[in-house]
Amino acid sequence: MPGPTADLFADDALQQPAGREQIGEQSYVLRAYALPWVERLLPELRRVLAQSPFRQMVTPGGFTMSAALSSCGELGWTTDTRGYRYSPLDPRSQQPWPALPDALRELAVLAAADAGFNDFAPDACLINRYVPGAKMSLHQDKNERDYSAPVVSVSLGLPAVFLFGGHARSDKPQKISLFHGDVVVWGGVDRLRFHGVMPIKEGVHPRMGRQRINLTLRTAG
Ligand SMILES: O=C(O)CCC(=O)C(=O)O
Repeated sequence: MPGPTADLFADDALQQPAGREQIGEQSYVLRAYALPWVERLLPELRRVLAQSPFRQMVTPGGFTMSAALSSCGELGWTTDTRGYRYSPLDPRSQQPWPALPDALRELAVLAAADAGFNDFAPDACLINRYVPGAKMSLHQDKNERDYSAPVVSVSLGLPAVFLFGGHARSDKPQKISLFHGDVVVWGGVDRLRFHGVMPIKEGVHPRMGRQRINLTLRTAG
């Protein structure tokens, strides 16, 4: 059985060159789009996480999510047994979430424009940390006040298989491999499509280590 290193190289060999792949009527994967931003993003991300560290949240149904979460921006997405919601305060510290880093905002605004969504004004960035085995079940992003803005999702670290479904949970999802630096944008008629992430395979990413970090920017308020 191949070890983590062999898995990593097998996955890297599949990495697509920079370019735009259409995955829905108004949805795109922008391959390698974030790579030029990574060295600006990582110190900013470290600052955010020093203030609002990753934590494991519980769903309204009482399940502990396998991905660990944090947020930055004016609003942060949280879940507990009382429900899903956006909050201006980090429930752990009762302080405002860390500000959205400039580099992240610039990256998200440009990516949204390249996918056909001008004037994207994100006010929330959910930060998901997946270690091998962690996943995200199929869901819709529905806690935002207005669905006219797209979702911009940046992948860093270990590869993932992104599930991009339809408007019904039962619709068979496309399976899309995402790699370090890829950005997915979905909006317009695709804004409420179900999506999720399959369990992350074991591996060690040369820059990010044994984890995948996903930054999902939205206009929530
Ligand atoms: O990790 C990802 O690629 C997707 C994250 C996601 O679905 C979400 O935050 O709603």
